[in-house]
Amino acid sequence: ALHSSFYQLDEALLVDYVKARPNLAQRLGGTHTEWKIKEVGDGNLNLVFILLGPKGSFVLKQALPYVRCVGESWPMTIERAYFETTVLREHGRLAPGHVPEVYHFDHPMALTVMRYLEPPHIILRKGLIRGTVYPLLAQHMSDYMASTLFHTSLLANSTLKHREGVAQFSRNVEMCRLTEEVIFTNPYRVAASNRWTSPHLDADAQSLREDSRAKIEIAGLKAKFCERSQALLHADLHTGSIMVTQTSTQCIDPEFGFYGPMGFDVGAFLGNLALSFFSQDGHATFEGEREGYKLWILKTIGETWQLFERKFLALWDQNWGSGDAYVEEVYNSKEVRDLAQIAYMSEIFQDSLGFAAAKMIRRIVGIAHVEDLESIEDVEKRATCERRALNFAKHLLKERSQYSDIGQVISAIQSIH
Ligand code: ADP
Ligand code: SR1
Ligand code: MG
Ligand code: MG
Ligand code: MG
Repeated sequence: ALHSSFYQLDEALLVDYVKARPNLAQRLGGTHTEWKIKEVGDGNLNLVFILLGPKGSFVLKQALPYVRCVGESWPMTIERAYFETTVLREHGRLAPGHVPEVYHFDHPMALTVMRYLEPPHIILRKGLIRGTVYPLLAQHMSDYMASTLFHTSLLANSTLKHREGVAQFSRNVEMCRLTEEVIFTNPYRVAASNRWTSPHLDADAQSLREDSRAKIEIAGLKAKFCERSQALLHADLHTGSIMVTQTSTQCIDPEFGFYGPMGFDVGAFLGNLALSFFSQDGHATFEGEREGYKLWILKTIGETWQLFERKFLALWDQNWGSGDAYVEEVYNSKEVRDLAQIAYMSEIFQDSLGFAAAKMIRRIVGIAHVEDLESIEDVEKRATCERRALNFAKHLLKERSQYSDIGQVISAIQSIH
């Protein structure tokens, strides 16, 4: 059976595992007594170890047969490690500067060995909480998203190749079903795992559960998520899945990867930047301290979308006819190509806004919250930040069809009080 040779690693078992594999041992160098090992997993699902040796280093990530932050009561397939590794390799090929290199994959052990993103790399979410500016973030994230999404879509590939990819990743169904439940379902009903800052947000959570228009919109987005096999997504592209320095941006943790709507990735990133924006007042130590920083976050939201659109269209212009979606002989004039591109980008834009809203909402009233808001110690302040974020997200979910450019969205964020 596939899982027969799986066992969960601890530090001692890990040393034996590496000692038995010369390729890994040689990467660290020296002997095992000189290796430093630390479990650093702070995510919701998996074990992550850092290994440092005299010569080199790596990160070893192992999937567990359950959801780590919930426990063994929520079983989860360890096959997610296979999908994560497959996306890391595919996205790494398409955006080599923005994905850590995979050194080793052990399928039965559900274990991936990859480049250690050494300090000063930190999780972007933590950098945003500190108020650190990353001048290349919009540039790098738009590169990553434009390249990975364009090149895994029917704009670049044949329907034959595309269907093979869709079939392969359709087996990542347990991970998709987790997302369906925690993002598109539970925040809109009474669920034992839901939580929010209580009693402050009790009425806000209840009004969401009674909001028929929000329910109709989230149903449409859930259908899109399940039905629109547009490109090979990262599918968990929040600011906790990105590691950064002033000059480097690296996307990690694509274990939810599948063929879905492009806006699910773009919206995850933009929605999590918006969450960070709304959390900033809770981190200010004096009035106005984070105002400049908030403007940088808004600028990053705007530039990310604009650069993404520009780069995506540039790839499309350079590759007309490579994919089966828009056959050259049919789309044979500038007029029809311009129309095709406008329609395509406007679908991605609308989807991105919808998924951004859905992802903000689930982080405030659902099972998994974000450190940006959770780390605000003053509960009154935190509730105020959360309510603003929730109000903006509800508005965006329901009214997003009124928005046709990112500048209008930024103005709407600024008008929430
Ligand atoms: P999970 O799937 O459980 O969320 P992640 O892949 O997000 O696991 O990893 C959890 C944490 O481990 C990250 O937040 C980061 O701090 C650390 N980490 C993961 N991969 C690397 C890496 N390649 N280099 C350095 N740190 C990493
Ligand atoms: C049980 S929900 C856990 C969440 O953490 C992961 O990173 C995904 O975002 C998932 O929805
Ligand atoms: Mg993670
Ligand atoms: Mg993960
Ligand atoms: Mg999210």
